[in-house]
Amino acid sequence: MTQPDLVFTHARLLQPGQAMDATPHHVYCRGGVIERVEPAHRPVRAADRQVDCRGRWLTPAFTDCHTHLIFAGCRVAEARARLAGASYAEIARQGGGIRATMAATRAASEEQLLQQALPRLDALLAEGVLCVEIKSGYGLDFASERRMLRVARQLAQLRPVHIQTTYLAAHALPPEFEGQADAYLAALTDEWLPQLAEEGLVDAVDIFCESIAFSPQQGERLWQKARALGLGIHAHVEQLSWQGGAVAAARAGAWSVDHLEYLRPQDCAVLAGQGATAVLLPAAWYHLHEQQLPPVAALRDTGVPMAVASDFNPGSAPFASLRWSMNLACHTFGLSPDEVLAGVTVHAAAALGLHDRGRILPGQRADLLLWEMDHPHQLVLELGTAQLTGRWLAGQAITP
Ligand code: DI6
Ligand code: FE
Repeated sequence: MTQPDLVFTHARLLQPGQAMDATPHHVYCRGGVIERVEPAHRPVRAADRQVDCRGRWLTPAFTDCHTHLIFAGCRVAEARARLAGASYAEIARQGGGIRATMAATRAASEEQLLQQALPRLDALLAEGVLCVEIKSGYGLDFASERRMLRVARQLAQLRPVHIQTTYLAAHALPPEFEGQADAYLAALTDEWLPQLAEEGLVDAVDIFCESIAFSPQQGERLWQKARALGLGIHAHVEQLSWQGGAVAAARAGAWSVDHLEYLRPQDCAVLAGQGATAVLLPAAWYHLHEQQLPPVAALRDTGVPMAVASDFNPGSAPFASLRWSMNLACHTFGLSPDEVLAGVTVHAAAALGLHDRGRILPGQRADLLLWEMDHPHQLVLELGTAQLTGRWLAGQAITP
């Protein structure tokens, strides 16, 4: 047998979804994949590289499975208007919101979008995120959506990270299609998407199903096309009101249904049956001063996998931090720290259709983090206490 090319010795392991176990282990990897996990009382076998963890905690790398981190412009004026009493929907109806960011994003060059996105991505990576989903959706025309997706692909070349792209042209109606939502849906689905997919720019599609955006019925056309092209499906659903989008998207084969504050408890069985992951985004709920809480107990009881993501975007969640969302998921949505840790590892990966990461088990990618901390719950319940002392992407050490 060929010898492993990497071994982590005497590491305490965070195994998402399993009872916490602080006994040390050795983790052997080869070719960027975990090969074997053994209790540390066994002798250490030879490997090309050895990392002596000395009882530190090894965890799967985090996945941020819902971000809009490519955009231009700044919306603090809107945040101030909301502090003074205006609602997100009112601001959107008056031409602010997504359309304001669209105008700034259309005016930005590819290079400008890239340079603005890099520090935001770096902020996530510094927290231990090594897999990031990035949506388009601030271009709302073919050329600008394409520019955003190209920037997302370039980010993956410039940083040690796995990036998955999502085409979200169905985010808002651009001004040139005012009053013609169906014509816009037809263009973005039948004309733009096949070309962008052909260029290899799209991994999945998304749509904002909301009273101020599109209906689940309008989503059907996009979802059908996505399936035909072999793309994944995400959907922004039941964020500000119940529209029935979660059940419709799950039935259409969605990997994930996201937001879900207004999801009805009786909808959860459908999500469970369809195998869709529920992506919870507490930072948006918090920043918009929402009151309605997602039906976490019903999701839990029906066994719907729950992921937690940042939703990082300039309007509803201007926070380039997954850790902040992890904390909020406990304190506002009532998830347990263990649920949150599974929600940013194994379930976040599943929300992206990825089943090869998020656990420290043979066959899983060696996307790993090494932490100096007393207990993994510090990653959820505290900020600035756990020290990230090492990161490996597919078994390759990332230098700080
Ligand atoms: N829901 C959200 O929270 C973000 N998009 C969406 O569909 C907000 C995007 C923005 O306000 O720019
Ligand atoms: Fe979002």
